[in-house]
Amino acid sequence: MPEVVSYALEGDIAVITVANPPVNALSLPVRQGLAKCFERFAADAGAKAAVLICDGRTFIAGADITEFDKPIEQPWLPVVVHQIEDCAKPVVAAIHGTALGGGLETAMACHYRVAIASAQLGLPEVTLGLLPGATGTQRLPRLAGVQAALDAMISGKPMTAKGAQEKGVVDAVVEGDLKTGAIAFAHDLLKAGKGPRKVRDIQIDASTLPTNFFADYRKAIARDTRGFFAPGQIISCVEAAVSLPYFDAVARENELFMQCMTSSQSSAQRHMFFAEREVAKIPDVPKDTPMREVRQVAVIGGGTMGGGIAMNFANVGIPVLLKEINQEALDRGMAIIRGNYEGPVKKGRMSQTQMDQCIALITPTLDYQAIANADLVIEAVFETMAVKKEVFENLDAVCKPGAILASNTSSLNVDEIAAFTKRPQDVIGLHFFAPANVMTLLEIVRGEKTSKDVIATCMALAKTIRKIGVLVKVCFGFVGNRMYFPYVREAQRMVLEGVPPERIDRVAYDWGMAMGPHGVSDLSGLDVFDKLNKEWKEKPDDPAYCRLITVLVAKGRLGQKSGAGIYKYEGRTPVSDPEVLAIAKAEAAALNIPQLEISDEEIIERLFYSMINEGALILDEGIAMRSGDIDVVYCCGYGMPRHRGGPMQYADEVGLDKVYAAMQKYRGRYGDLYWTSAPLIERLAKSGQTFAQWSASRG
Ligand code: T1G
Repeated sequence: MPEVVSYALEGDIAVITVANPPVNALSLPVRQGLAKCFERFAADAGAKAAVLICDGRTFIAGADITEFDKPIEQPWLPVVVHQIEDCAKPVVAAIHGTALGGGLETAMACHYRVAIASAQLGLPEVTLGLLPGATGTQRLPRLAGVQAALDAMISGKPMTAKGAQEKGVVDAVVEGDLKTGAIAFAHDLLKAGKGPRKVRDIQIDASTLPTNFFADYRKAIARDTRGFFAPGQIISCVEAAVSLPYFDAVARENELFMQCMTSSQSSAQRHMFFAEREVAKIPDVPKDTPMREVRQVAVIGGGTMGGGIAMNFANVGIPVLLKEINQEALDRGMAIIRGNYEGPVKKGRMSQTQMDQCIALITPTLDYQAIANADLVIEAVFETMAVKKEVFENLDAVCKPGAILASNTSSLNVDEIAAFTKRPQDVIGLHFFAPANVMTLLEIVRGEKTSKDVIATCMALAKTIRKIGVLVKVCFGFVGNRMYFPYVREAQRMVLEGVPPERIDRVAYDWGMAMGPHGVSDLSGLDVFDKLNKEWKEKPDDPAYCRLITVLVAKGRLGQKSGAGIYKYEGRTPVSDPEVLAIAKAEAAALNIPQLEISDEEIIERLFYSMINEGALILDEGIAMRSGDIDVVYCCGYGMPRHRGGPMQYADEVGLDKVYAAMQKYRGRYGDLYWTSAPLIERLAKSGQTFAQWSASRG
């Protein structure tokens, strides 16, 4: 087994190299290797200084996240970083790739840091529900200042090498070979008589902070981090850095870190980290499946979705043809795209040149013949089978052999669409989420006949266009929407039972959803939902099913776009509307629906357990491969907070026995139609297994 940390003397410089692919994570062997090599360095009279460097594509990218669910073995990282810092001879960290989390903490325990220009440095622990637990909360404020350190740790966003140098985190950005540059830097230190420089000796002058700085910082992030545990912990660590002696503050950091690590939120976020990577693993489509080259894309339909879809490809340099049925629609489509780019340009997130380059990659056309050579065609036209039929018959007639023909349908049967062509093996669903140029989720819908190379190509393409592709099978609504239907159904039913929509939305928002169900319904358009219900062949035989939406649509109340829906709108601000409550009351009376006193806990149970039950049915039917895949769909496409880990992780956290018992309770009140538990929930509740364990056991 090759050494994960090696020691070599190059002249009078000890070069300590970590080689633990794929990202040089600080696993136990790496920590042990570092301790051993730095002991050797301390004892090696021939070594006047040391360079810490990594093999492979990156400097240490953090602690080994797989270790967090096991007892962490000594030496813990804080012990190793202090051993490095206490060396009597200077240590230089040589950084490339992504020095993240424990990696940056290790680099900050070194006395100096050099990096190549492309390197990135950050403390993203918050994205795992953690905090930098190996003195990072103590060192970054000393190097970069309190405000910049807090911003970096609360956002979790990395700094560029240049940015880190400007903040004092990196001492030099080296040109050419990193190791050569780092050794030269070490020699310069020695020539200048510079010895170890301990970050922990830097004093933070608390008097430079505005009064109430930390209280104000907490207030400033409160809304965006509502219900999220780790950010507040990070602020407390930095408060300790400012007010306590270093080692007392380190002890405080460790205490707060352990509280994070053992929290259900961190467990959920670590679950999401791996689930987002697991989605790319498809048992019957191996990693070496050949892929088709995609050099030219065409999008059919230049509406809001089509325009957004086209942007995804232009943004990564892939030329796109945008086809519409007439010049007016085409001009409107191009105007939508231009408008979508102008926002980020105005905010400075994109340069005018970049915008112009992207737009130049999008070629409008009215002619099907123009797309004959496209490698991938994505249809984003009206959501009716009749229109899909016309488009796919045209595509079948015009497109070259081997072109991938994709539908952006959000619910229609991809197998039926494939049957409009003579090449069903080339047909797939690529379900983007609005706004298509922003949302990271892409539901990739494999038809019965979709070929494996088409699947492999689309899964890889998702990563190319910076999306998370989740492979699902065909059913009405696929995974995300199919689970969203019961969520809305219960939200609607509770309004008929007398719960004001704004209360339901507040409870869901406080639970962590980006927006409550009624706000989302108004945003998407009540007519969209009503049309779906009308087209749904297996719609529940229940006159109360989303009755309020049907009545509101009939009254022309379509949601935000018509100025009124479930709420009235003053601009985009939703305002409770007594007229809607009256309509709900009248409809409830007509349907003999009793008015109920419903607790917040019941609101949560009925919203999310109905969704979870549908998810369990989806797993049982094989529409989704793993419970983690469903969690990725919900955290990347439906505004569910990562610190909940997705609906299935939440169910595992609550306990499937409790979910099952609650469902039985509602089944007693409402009958079998909606509250019959999925067989999988019943099985797991009785066996004590979780969805995650069940998914893992299926390989
Ligand atoms: N631990 C274990 N495995 C990891 C890992 C990690 N830190 N980072 C990546 N992997 C695996 C990943 O699961 C995948 O495995 C493979 O490496 C490639 O990853 C004490 C507590 C570095 C930017 O949060 O952000 O330090 O799927 O597909 O797109 O204070 O990985 O191939 O089997 O993501 O090129 C803090 C997490 C940890 C960084 C590379 N560090 N990693 O992205 O490759 S907590 C992080 C990333 C900590 C200390 C605290 C990215 C990357 P597989 P990948 P990539």
